[in-house]
Amino acid sequence: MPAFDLAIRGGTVVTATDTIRADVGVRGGRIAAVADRIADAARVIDAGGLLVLPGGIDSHVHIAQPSGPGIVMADDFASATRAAAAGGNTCVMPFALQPRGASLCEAATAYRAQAVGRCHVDVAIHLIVSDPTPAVLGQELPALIAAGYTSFKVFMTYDDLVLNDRQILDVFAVARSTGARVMVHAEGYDAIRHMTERLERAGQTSPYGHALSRPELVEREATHRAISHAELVDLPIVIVHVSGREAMEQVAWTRARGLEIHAETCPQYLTLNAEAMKGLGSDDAMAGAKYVCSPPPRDAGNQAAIWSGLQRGVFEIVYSDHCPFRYADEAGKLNPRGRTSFRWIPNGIPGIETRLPVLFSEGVSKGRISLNRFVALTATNHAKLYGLYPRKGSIGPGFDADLTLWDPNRCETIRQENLHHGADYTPWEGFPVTGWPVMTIVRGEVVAEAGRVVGEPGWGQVIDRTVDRGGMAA
Ligand code: DUC
Ligand code: ZN
Ligand code: ZN
Repeated sequence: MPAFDLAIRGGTVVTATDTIRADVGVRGGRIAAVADRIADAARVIDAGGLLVLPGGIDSHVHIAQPSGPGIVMADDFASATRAAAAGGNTCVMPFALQPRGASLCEAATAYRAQAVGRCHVDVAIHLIVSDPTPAVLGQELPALIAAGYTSFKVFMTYDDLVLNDRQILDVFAVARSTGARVMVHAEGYDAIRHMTERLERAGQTSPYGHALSRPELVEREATHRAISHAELVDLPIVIVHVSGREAMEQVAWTRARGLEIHAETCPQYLTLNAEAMKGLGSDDAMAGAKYVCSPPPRDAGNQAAIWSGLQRGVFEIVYSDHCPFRYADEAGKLNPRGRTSFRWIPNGIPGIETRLPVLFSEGVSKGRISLNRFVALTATNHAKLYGLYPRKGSIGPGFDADLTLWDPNRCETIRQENLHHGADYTPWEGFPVTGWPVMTIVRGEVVAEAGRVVGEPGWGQVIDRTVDRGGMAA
């Protein structure tokens, strides 16, 4: 019998710290050896001229999430993980959302059941706590954390999700005592409501109103408030999808005071502009709806600030915030109410398949970040922050054989027609990139190759985690 099930030969292995010419030997779905030469394998994949990267981990995606009356998310687990695989990802982390008035445990169980048997890549599930009743705080949340749902998100905005300050403090306290990781969507509900009503009264109801209703200071204020609450409870929170300089400065200020805090951003805040929501150059008045997400994309100055935050280590993670709605669809961006005001346009854009090429191209190929930093930002730090390390997130003996073979020189143009998600558009249509995933391997099995997703859904597993706060590095 050969010593290895699979050998990946002749590539350049890249981790968050090292870049080496090495072969990778896989046995039983795990990496068994990284060596100068691996000879004795049942299957050999030639990685000559390619980078061998830890598979992308996208630690913040929305899949089949309830989205309000008449609105349907464009991806289920099969289509979202198909797109993830094609885009070089081996693990994604979506959210089980607790509807108000419902049990968090029941929401988690039902959501997990939707995933089991349908995924192309591995999945680990976060929670969204929208109704922190005494039963949720006292029993359900601690029980779910102990059962492997070790991270959850809370919102400071959205009618159906917003928590008030007292509730935020209460859930932070549960995280403090259980060791769970809390992610905070920091935009201020009342300020957004005030701005929305003001804009509507002034007749500014088109998609661009979305950007005007959520200016940077709305994000900065909420970020500061979340940080203050976290300090009171002594909890190192995660500020998710930071879009602007001012919120970023709050994170840097917190660290300068010696406090632990984590911060993440997304490709949209590095490459998209709020101007796109004006739909200029299109005769479709709603075209800007394709870019409506929260926080909204900002301006060139903020893009530059976020890039500098990536370079200086303010941000530890780049995830997609994949939240797909079809555009030309009454259950999506063009729902009847959405045509009357931006406030009813579902928030979110697709990005699970384009995250890695966009960041590689704009970051590594353009010389803004190193290859090793790219790996940290797209895989290793996700695993470390969210309890998947050392099972996932790097290349070395014992890690799951989750690998992406990457052609750093391949030039492509992002086109909807080539993508695998359930949405009917991409905000990056026509975006040129240098660097492209050519093969995705999950626990030793090829799941995508040359732009095709191979194999049936069901290879991807739902992974439980255990609380672990150690080992995080930017
Ligand atoms: N905003 C969110 O809070 N989540 C998903 C997408 C979005 O735009
Ligand atoms: Zn959010
Ligand atoms: Zn999100």
